[in-house]
Amino acid sequence: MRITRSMALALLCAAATNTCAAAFTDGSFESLALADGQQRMVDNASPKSTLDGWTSSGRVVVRDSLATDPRPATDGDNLVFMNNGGSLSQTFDTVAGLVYTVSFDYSKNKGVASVLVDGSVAEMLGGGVVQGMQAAPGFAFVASGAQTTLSFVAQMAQSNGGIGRLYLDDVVVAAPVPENGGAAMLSAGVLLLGLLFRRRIG
Ligand SMILES: [Ca+2]
Repeated sequence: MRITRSMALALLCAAATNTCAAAFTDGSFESLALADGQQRMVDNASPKSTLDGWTSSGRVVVRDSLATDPRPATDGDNLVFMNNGGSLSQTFDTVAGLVYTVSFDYSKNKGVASVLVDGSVAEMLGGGVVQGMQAAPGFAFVASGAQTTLSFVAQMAQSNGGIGRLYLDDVVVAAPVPENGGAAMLSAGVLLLGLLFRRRIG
């Protein structure tokens, strides 16, 4: 098994405890083991065609990509591609009011795709063709509750003067960094000194 960035992040989260106890999982789409070059529709039904943490709708395919693919996986072996209204969603634990960042690698041909947080569009992947896999601009969101749902939706038609597809890999939801205890104590100390100083000159 190859250690991926997502797996490393999961280990870090486990060590950091409370901020990501039920963390976002399998952003690299590696939980479905496939042979080199094999691909399979994700249908939520059979254990052989599900991805840990994710719920799919419509046409979503997971592929164990080859290095020779025009759009190969950027983390681990697998990536997903989707079209025809296909979507992938994951609901994970968050802390209301805290800021999370989302990053991912993508590629697409014709058509528009969108990334949603709790049903609201957070990033549009529109316009032209993106050749090869590249890092998306990404975005940050403020969690509004104890759980947040992140969704990728590929509105492009399967056949529209070519195959419209959104390709995805290495989706990372970065949990907020817990406040540094040392920095918090330093701020408290500075505040206390300020109060003492004001009292002296007052
Ligand atoms: Ca991957």
